[in-house]
Amino acid sequence: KNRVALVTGASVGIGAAVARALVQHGLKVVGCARSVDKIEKLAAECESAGYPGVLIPYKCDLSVEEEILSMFSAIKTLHQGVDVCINNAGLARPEPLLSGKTEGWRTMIDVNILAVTICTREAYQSMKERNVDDGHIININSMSGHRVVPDSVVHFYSATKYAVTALTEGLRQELREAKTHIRATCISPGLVETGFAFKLHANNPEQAAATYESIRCLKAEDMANAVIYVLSAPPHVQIGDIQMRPTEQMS
Ligand code: NJP
Repeated sequence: KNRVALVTGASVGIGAAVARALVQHGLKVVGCARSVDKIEKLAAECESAGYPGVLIPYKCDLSVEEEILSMFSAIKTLHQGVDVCINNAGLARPEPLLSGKTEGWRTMIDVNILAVTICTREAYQSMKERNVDDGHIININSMSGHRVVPDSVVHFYSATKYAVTALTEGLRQELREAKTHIRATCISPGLVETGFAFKLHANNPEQAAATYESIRCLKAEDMANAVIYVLSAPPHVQIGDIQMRPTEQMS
């Protein structure tokens, strides 16, 4: 039987690369994001490449809990449930602590923290009700979840990623208390060349481009390889956190 994986934020960047890699490895992947047209295009590419798995696009705004719950209920109806949950969707808004807008902070909390937690709970419940004991929850974290860099535009983003560090470790403990063998892992990248910095510096695309040109960045495919490595570890091995930086990255 094909394992079912949910990948959030599968429309572009790291999530799209992870979704593609999982389909290449034969999984049935539900990829969600708001721009579902991009996931449909990726699904068609995977199909014409003849990959053994399948990508199923699902439109979902992760900042709306009802949409997340509807998605899990659709997955239950159509594909029984989730065996692997990759919490990848995330964003950074340039909102310093001394002058930022509350709305920007709230959006980061909704997607980077709350959606991760809601998806985790729903994925766990789905695994539990089907007695799936080899499930895996992987959170795409950040090096910003492990240290605070001197750059005010990302301080609040960093705070949300520190939350992901705590959530992943807390989850690992709750899974042990629940006496399951479901595993929890986070993968924490440094700079990855995606559209991420262009959204962060939406008013200054030159700055975003300069960020990516300053060093040889990680590629989204490097992150996908890390996900495959984590999932292929034998059942007694739980990888807690992979910190992965570009070789040339200083901070
Ligand atoms: O970002 P990007 P990455 N509802 O902007 C989705 C972390 N990270 O791939 O809805 C649903 O290319 C969005 O979909 P759409 C980072 O924190 C990155 O680089 O169509 N989906 C898109 O698919 C994040 O956790 C770097 O706009 C929503 C995806 O999220 C993860 O890596 C460094 C959504 C974002 O794609 C992936 O980032 C680092 C919503 N409300 C950590 N809002 C890096 N790139 O340098 C967003 O340390 N999405």
